[in-house]
Amino acid sequence: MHGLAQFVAIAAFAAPAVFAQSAIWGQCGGEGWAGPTTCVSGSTCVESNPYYSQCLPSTATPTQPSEPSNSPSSPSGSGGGTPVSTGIVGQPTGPGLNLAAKKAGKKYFGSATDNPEFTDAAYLKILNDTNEFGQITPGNSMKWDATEPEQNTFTFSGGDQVLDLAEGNGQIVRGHNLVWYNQLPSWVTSGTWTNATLTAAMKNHITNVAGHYKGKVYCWDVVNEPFNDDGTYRTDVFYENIGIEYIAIALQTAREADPNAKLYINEYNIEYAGAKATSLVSLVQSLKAANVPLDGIGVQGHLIVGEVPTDLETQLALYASLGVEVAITELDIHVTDLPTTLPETAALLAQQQEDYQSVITACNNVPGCIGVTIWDYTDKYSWVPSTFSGQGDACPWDANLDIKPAYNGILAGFA
Ligand code: 9MR
Repeated sequence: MHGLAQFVAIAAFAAPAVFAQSAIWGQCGGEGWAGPTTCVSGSTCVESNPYYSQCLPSTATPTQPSEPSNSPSSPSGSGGGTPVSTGIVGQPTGPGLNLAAKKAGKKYFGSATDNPEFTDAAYLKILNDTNEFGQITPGNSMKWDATEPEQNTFTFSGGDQVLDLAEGNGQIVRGHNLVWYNQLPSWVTSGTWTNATLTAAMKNHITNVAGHYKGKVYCWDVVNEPFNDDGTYRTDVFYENIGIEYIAIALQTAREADPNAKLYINEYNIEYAGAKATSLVSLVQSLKAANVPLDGIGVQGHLIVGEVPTDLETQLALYASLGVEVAITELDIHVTDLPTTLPETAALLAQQQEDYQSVITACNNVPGCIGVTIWDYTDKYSWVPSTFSGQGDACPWDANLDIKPAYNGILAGFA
């Protein structure tokens, strides 16, 4: 990060005098753009969408002759995999991600956030920008361990803080989540339950939490991650004591607690066809056939750079065809081999940009896909590195809160 910070500082200081041309990855055109329309040597101005043209390395645009580069953002060495000092675009100059999503007919583009981040003024400034984000998801503070740490003792302070922020900005909130095997307090996981006692405890939790936020959240992830990757049901405390009926009971209870909230099942590794996706489809069909209230399928979208499923759009369309809305609820696309590639190579950043664009394009092409949420917008607060050692850099903003090429991939996907 040292080299990068240094570059950003130098670029910011020298930009007006030196760069009559845009740097590699910089903007070079688009509706309303008053800056340079030519690129530094070694890069070419390529239109991403009507709002955004970008200087791409000439190696990525083989129709252009390759010239020796003198850009400060170019690799200092040569050859594939050589670390480069940037790829960072700086601050956004385009229409904003939420505006682009809305222009494309979507309900929102949003971000997850978490309460400890609220002390970071620079972070909040971007989160509060409704041109970028029209929707917020609390990453942790509406979960069971946060809201009912002791049985029937409810604490809403963290969730309320996120809701208040979003309400103040005019951003909608996705409630996350009501029933999940993870982040449960020990009184749930270690309790001695029967079907009847756990059903009552689960209904009490949903009634109180969804009741507290009644009329204030757009939707709830009522049941989160009910399946194993092989398509079998996850044998968590709910499944073991109540059976698969816990899902229908949870949905019905949530409907009674907040009749206007859209009720979702949220899951990961359903971005591609397979056993898990097939089981989810069967579940949704059987819930619908039994008139259980269910309004949406959340496709989380925790993906890996270079490995975005090619059938994502097909899967989104399949889910929408079941008579529910679909949302990408937790998108991030992480790099798996950080130690050897830090700072990121231009190739990785370009691949990540392409990957973000293809995910957004998939949602854009499916009318039933109503919006996309990224699982926090900046690498500064991404969950990935603390969960997967040596992996990360998953977000469209870097840890310095500058946008990465991925940002432009999102814009291009909505175009
Ligand atoms: O972002 C959340 C992180 O701060 C928590 O430590 C983690 C604990 O399980 O949960 C993260 O959010 C998860 C979300 O609630 C459900 N889908 C997977 C997300 C990433 O783990």
